[in-house]
Amino acid sequence: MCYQTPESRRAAVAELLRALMKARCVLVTTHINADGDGVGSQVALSAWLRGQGKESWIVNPTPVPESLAFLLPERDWCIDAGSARAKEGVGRADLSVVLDTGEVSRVGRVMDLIRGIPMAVIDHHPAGPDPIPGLSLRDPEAAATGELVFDLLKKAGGPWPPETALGLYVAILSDTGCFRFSNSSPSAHRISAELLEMGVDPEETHRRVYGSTPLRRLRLLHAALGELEVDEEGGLAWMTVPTRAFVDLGGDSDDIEGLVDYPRGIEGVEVGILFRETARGATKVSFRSNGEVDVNALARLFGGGGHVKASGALVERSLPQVREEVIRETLRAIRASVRDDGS
Ligand SMILES: [Mn+2]
Repeated sequence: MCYQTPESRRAAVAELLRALMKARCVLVTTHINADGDGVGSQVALSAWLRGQGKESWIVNPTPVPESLAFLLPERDWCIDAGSARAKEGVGRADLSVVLDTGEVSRVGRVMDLIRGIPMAVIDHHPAGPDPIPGLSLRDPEAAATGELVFDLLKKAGGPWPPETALGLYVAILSDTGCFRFSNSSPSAHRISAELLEMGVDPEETHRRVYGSTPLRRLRLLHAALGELEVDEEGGLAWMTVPTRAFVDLGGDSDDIEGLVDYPRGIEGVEVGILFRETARGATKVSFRSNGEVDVNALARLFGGGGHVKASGALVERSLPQVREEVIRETLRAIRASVRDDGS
C-alpha cells in the first residue's frame, strides 16, 4: 500500500499550497532550540521554495545545532534573528511559515520580526494556550512536522531538490527516535520509504546526525548519572544536570538532548524527568512518560507543554524549589493514572 495524505488534512494542505505558490519571498522559522524535525522540515521547505524560483530564508530564535548543520546546503540560508539581514529579509517577505510549533512563546524573538507578515503554521503538537494566528496545517496524529511538509510538497508535485528529501527523512528519523517510539507509524515508514527511493542514504544520514558525539557530552552524562534519583515505589526517576560540570565542560542545549531517556528507561519507571538550571537561574524541566501518564498536562501545570509522552517547561524559579514541586505533582499524576486503570 502506498502512502496517502489523510483525508482530514487535504483542505489545509491545498489552502497552504495556494498561499505558498502566491508568495515570492518566504521566511521559515521553528521553535527555540530547534531539533531534527524543526530544522529538517524547514530546510526541506526552504529548498523546495528555492527550487520553485522563490526567495526563502531560515530565521530561527536560536542557532541551528552543530549536528544538524549538514542539512543546510549553504550556511547563509540561515539568518541570525538579530541581524540587519533579518530586517531586510522581513522587509521583502510576503509570508512566514512557522514549523514544529504553533505557540507564540516557542518562537521567542522571531515573533517580533514576523508579526507584520502573513503567517502560516505547520505543526504536530496539541494546540496550546497562545496560538500563532494565520493559516494552519496542524495534526497531532502526524509522527513529525516533516510528515505534514511531505503532504504539502507531495501535493505540489516533483521534482524535489535532494535537500528536501534529506530534510524530511531527518525530521521523521528524529521525532520517531530512529523509528523506536510509538509514533513510528506505518505512515512514517511509508513516507521514509519514498524518501529512500529519492536517494536518501540511511546509514550515512544516521551517522551524520548521531554518530559524532563530542567527548564533553559523555563526560556530562557521567556527571549527570551521579545525580540520578529513583522513587521505585512511586514509579518516578529524575536526574539533575550538575551546573558546575555543565559550565566547566562548555555544555550546550544539544548536550542535554536525550539525557532524560536515562531516568525514563529504568525498569518500573512510569515517568522520567531531567532538571537543569539555566544561566540566568531559571529551571528547565523535561518530562518523558512511558505511556500511562500525560506529561503534556503535567508540563502545563508549570507553564510548559508538548506531547502526551514528551514535554517540557521553563520555570522562572530556583532549581531546588521547582524540583520539589515537580516531583510532588508528578507522583500525584502517576498515582492518579494507576487509579484510573483500576490497578
Ligand atoms: Mn516535531
